[in-house]
Amino acid sequence: MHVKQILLAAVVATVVKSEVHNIDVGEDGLKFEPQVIKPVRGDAVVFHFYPKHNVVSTTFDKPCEYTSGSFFSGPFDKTDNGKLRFVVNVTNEDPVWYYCAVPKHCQQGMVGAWNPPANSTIEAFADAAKKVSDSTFPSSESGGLLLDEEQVASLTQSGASPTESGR
Ligand SMILES: *[C@@H]1O[C@H](CO)[C@@H](O)[C@H](O)[C@H]1NC(C)=O
Ligand SMILES: *[C@@H]1O[C@H](CO)[C@@H](O)[C@H](O)[C@H]1NC(C)=O
Ligand SMILES: [Cu+2]
Repeated sequence: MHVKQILLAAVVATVVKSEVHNIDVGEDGLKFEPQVIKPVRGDAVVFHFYPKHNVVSTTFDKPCEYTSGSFFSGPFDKTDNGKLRFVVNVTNEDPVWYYCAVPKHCQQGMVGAWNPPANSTIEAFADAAKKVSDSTFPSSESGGLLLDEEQVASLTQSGASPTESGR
């Protein structure tokens, strides 16, 4: 690389802002919308809940079952009827897989991912989920914060540029 290109790359890198990724959880049936996102380190993911869904993260190999280090929004009842959003900070670009732990929702395709690698697709994860008998979830929320709309807005004003999902 030429010195000029290196300088340009450095400028571009410092201009890139953290983004907020909004995901609707069960607004329109048993799904996360969008189902797949590609956040980078420093971004935030904001889950908006509709009755009576939730979100739990896991690994590709354990669809519908929480694993150590999973994030969990808590059950829907904890969200003040959807007014509180669950905000998870993105700390690296590793794949993250998640599902709704309401009985049978994960098995019926209520799954999503961020940064899925080319050889483990969301379709493969959803297929594996169909074969899991029971969904599990941790005993209390973890790995993120339940924030109201104002708190989410102030989060986006402090450096992040929101990508509003049309509402
Ligand atoms: C996918 O690819 C990665 C790296 O290329 C490899 O480590 C991993 O084992 C592969 N996973 C599967 C399910 O084939
Ligand atoms: C996420 O980042 C924000 C802003 O840096 C911080 O206030 C918040 O505590 C972090 N959330 C978690 C769950 O660590
Ligand atoms: Cu659900």
